[in-house]
Formats: sequence, structure tokens, C-alpha cells
Amino acid sequence: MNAPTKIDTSAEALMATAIRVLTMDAVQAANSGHPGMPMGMADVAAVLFNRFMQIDPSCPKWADRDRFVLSAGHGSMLVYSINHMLGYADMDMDQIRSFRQWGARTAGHPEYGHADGIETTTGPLGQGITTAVGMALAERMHNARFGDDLVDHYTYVIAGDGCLMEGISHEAIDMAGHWALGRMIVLWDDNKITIDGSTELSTSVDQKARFAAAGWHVQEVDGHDREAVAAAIEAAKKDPRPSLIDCKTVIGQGAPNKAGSHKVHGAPLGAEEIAATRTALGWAHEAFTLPKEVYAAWQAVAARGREAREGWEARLLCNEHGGAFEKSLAGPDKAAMAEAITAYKQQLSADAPKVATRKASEMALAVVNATLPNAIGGSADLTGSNLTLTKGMSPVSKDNYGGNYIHYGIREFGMSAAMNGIALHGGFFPYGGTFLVFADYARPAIRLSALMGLPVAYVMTHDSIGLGEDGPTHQPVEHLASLRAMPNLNVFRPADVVETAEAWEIAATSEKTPSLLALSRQNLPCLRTEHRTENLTAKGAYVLREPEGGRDVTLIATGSEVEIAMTAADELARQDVRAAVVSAPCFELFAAQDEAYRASVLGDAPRVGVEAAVEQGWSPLLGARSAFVGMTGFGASAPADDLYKHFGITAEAVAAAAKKLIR
Ligand SMILES: Cc1ncc(C[n+]2csc(CCOP(=O)(O)OP(=O)(O)O)c2C)c(N)n1
Ligand SMILES: [Mg+2]
Repeated sequence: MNAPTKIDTSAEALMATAIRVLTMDAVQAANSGHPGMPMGMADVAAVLFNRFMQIDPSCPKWADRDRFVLSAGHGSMLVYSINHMLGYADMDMDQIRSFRQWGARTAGHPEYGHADGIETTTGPLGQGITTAVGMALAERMHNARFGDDLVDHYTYVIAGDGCLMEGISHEAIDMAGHWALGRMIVLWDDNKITIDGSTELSTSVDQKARFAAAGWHVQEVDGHDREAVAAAIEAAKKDPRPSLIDCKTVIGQGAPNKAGSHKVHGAPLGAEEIAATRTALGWAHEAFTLPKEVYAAWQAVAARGREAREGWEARLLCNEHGGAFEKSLAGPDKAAMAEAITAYKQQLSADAPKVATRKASEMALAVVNATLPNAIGGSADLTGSNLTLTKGMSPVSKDNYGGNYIHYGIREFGMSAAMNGIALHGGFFPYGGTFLVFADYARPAIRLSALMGLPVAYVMTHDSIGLGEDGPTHQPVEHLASLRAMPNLNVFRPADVVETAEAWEIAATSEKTPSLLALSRQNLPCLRTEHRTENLTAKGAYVLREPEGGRDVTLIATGSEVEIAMTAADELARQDVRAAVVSAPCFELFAAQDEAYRASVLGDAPRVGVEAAVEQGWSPLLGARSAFVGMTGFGASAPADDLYKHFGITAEAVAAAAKKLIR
């Protein structure tokens, strides 16, 4: 019903047809996947790449390339078919043939790092568009530092109805409008279909009005009218505001019987409909074979990009900021950071300041930010609580992209996804703060930081009942456990000013693992009064105090509870019980140590774990003869000292638990 009546045989039409055919054939071969979206957006994508995208498949990481984000990640075959035809070396036809199979780069949803030309992992709807906001902001920030000759690119996004329904899209749209990210262009696949059926089942929002209200430039086009799409992208590029192009499309366009229906969203078309589609599209070629002229058309895009990249490289060579530009994109200077932090630690151990670890974090950040000129701080409206702003930082705004501190607003999820985008863009080390309890609001983006292996740092203060009077809504209890459950995330809970500095050294020099620092509101004594050059936090856990003559018990604690464990050890010593104290600021790094080291830290004596949180996740540190002193339910609103007493997280309780074990 929706097949074009007259078959368009122009090169650009063939480019689009090839996307449709490769998509339906790959989904059919995999017997799973989503043909509707790539088929529906094939015309828009063909125009975008054919006439606008500046990318060089022979140099996929070229810094000044345009970024393309498929926020509607279920339509992954759109990216794979395009990248195949563009000639990315790692995307040969075998990859298309083995779509969604074990070992293939063509995963069900686009996975960052699996294949070149995939700018970010998408699939969790709404995150792609928000990650793209971070990329587009990073482009402007990098441009402010290095100028138009070196940084001058666009961020294009294809978003579906689902992306725009997700709450995070509100945060994304607001941020992009507020920061006037004019180089961000969103192509909305407005096909009025989601999985359950018509969008009329679930939404009646006026999307265009919503974007306009946030300061966007808004247009509407027939998404199958390529000239109209091209004109809209042209106008979007000229407008200084971020742009939404509402592309009215038909899902599964090209499939004569199934187009326009939710049935084409996420299921193979079937042999019969595939044959009918080939006829309707006038496509005589077998599955997984493309005519030369199709490759030629796509590879002309690649050739244009290559030329642009070569021109850019020539400019880089004679640019006075060329060296600094390349340095900004290189990994962190670990030696410089180690030197700066070690000198700082020496001072700390001598001065032994008693400060909250959030304050310790602020102090450490002063060192980090002085050493890493490309650090970009920020907070989700809790700057004064998270203590994320260091001296000399200035706010990033539409009038000052040269700033280095981002007021993300009350948008924890948006902040976190945007930080992913900043990290993916390159040139910056982003960190951002909120209360630990609101890690839940940010969690899906933290998960993508971890999945993609991005060096992003989360500064999460007010890390336990120790925050006191704000009460149980604000007191994390299960958060440490749930964050530690996430693969490839280093969760740090430093005990004092020195461990906090060490945690920051690791976070700021990490290359493939995001870090989360859980920091106290309340003051904590300096426990590391003896200076050690070695970063002990990097071991994950270490012996802070070893009794003479062997151990009767080992007390293991993190963060604010290490002080309690130390007091308990004193108390036990008075009663002739020899207690070792282990500080365990990072379970993940401890798990990565060798068996011998772990055994030496944990010892053979019974163990008591202490943490003002739930016990879940502690089992690798505890043993058969062990006890745990912590929380078993929600907290309460009262001064912190009262809460610790009430919930029984005290030195006396720890000592009593120890004695019970060794009796
Ligand atoms: C956060 C999230 N929730 C749910 C899903 C599952 N899901 C995948 S696609 C989809 C429907 C998306 O609709 P739309 O964006 O309009 O895509 P179309 O059907 O038009 O291809 C859903 C619910 C998901 N991928 N991410
Ligand atoms: Mg849709």
C-alpha cells in the first residue's frame, strides 16, 4: 500500500533502497531484529550521508568528523548497512550476514567499540539523544579552546517516538536548548508507531511545541521526500539553535503489505513479503549482493570525507595550537598525576586534617584540575553540597563554551548521559556530582559508562545515614550494593582525606573504567598519618592496622565506618583481643588483586564487616566465621550520631560482634 508508484532510480534512491534490502535480508537471516525503523528512515539517512555527513571510514576516529547517533538503537541495521557500504574495513558483508550472531560485530543494538563508526552504544531509548547533547556540547567546548580550523563539526541524531517519550528526552532537550547547541540536529522518525501499535495509544504530546518551548528550531518534512529532507537539514545547519526535523515517515517503507504497521517494528518480514518488497522496489539482486553503482555512490561519501580529513590534517600541522589539541585527545598524563597526588598526600599525612570526604574530594580536585587542564566539572544542582567546583573554574554557558564547570540542573540522568557524550567526543575528562541516593536517577547512564568503558567520574556525596537530618529519602542504604553489582564500575568509598586523594588519582587516570566516589557529609579523622608513596586505594583493600602477635579478629570497614572499626580495635585491645583493621575503599580493585595479596589482607581470623549500608555484596570479604554490622532497613531523620547509635553501628557493637565470634 505504501510502495512508491514510480520507481526512482537515481543514485541517492538506490542508496536508500540498499539500506532497506540489506536490513530486511539480515533480519530475515538472523530471524530476529528490527526492520521497520531502518526501512522507514532509509531515505532520510541516505540524504544525510550523501549530502552532509563528513566522515572518513579509513580514519574512523578523525577528531573533526561529524557524529552520527542512532538513538533509536533497535534500528541497528541502519548503521551496519550504511557502514558496510561506506567501506569501513571491519564491516564486510560477512558481518551483515551474521547480524546478531555470536562473535559478529553486528550486535543486536549498536555497541560502542564493537565496530568502527559506532559513536555510542544505543538501545536504551532516550539515552542516545542525551549522549549526543554531551557530544554537541563537547564540540563547542573544544571549539572554544582550539578554534574553527580544528573543531567544526555537527552532531546528527536519529530518534524515534520511543526516544522522545522517555523522560530523559526532556532533560536532553532542555539542556541542548539552554546551551544553544546549534550544531545538534535531531531527525525524528515520526512514524506514529511503537511496539504496542499506534502512538495514539500512549501519547498526545505536541512534540514540536515541546522542542520549540525549549528553544529549538523546529521543522516538519515528508521523510520520504529527499529534496525536502535536504532542504530541512540545510536550514537546520544555518539556524543557530539546535534543530528538530520532524520526519513524517512510514515504518517499514518499501514493504508493500506490512509497511505502516507495528508488525514490521521488530520481526522479520518473512520470505513472501521480502519477495514482494524486492518487486515493489524494483530490486533484482540476491540477498547480500549489491550492485557496483550502489557501492560507488556510498563510497563517494567516503571519498568526500577523506578529502575533508586530509584538508583538516594539513591545517592541524600548521596550527599553533596543534600540539595542545593532540594532547587534549591523548590519554591522561599518569606520571604527572601520580607526582602531584603523592606530593599532596605527603602534606595531608603531615597535617592530618579532619574533614568530610566530600571536602577531601574538593581538596583533591584542586590538585586533579590543576594537573589535568581538560577536566570538566559539574553537578546536578548540588555544587555547594557535592563540592565539585574548584577555584578558578568558570561556568560553561552558551556565551562561554570556554568554561569548565557545567551546571547540569536537576537532571541526574541527563548529566550522566551527557558526561558519557563528552567522554565519547574526546578532549575532556568529565566528572559530575549529586547525592549518592540519586545514583538511582542516573543509573541507566552509569551503566552505559560501564558498558562502554568510559573514563567518567561520579561524585556522589551524602553517602549514608551519616547525612543525618534529611532523613530516609536521602539516606542511601542499598546503593553501594547495587552499584557494586554493576560490572566495570569502580565504586570508591574512601575513609579519609588521603584515601580520597588516592581514589581521585585512580578516577582521573582511568582509561576504560568509570569511577564512582561515595563521599561523606560528616567529618572524618585522617587515619593515614604515615605517608606512603604507594596508592593503597589502588589495591582495593589493605591492612590499616595490624596487631602484634597475630590476629584474633579482622575488622573490615569502608568510608566513615573505618573510624568506628579503629575505635573498636582500641576497645578490643584493652580487652586483650588482637584486632586487625582493614580499610576496603574499592571492592572491585580488591577483587582484581592476586590471591596471595587478598589472603594476606583478609587473614585467617574471623571477620567483622562494618558499613552503614546493607550487607549484600560483602560475602567475598567475609568468610564462614563472620559478622556484619550495618543497616537492614531504611534510615531515619535525626542527627547522625543518634542514627548510628539507634541502628547499632558503633564501636561497641563492632567489638561485641568480634568477641562473640572468637568466643
Ligand atoms: C528504555 C527502553 N525501554 C524499552 C525499550 C524496548 N523497546 C525497543 S523499541 C521500542 C519501541 C520504540 O518505538 P519507536 O521509537 O517509535 O520505534 P519504531 O517502532 O518506530 O521503530 C521499545 C519499547 C528500549 N529499547 N528501551
Ligand atoms: Mg515509532
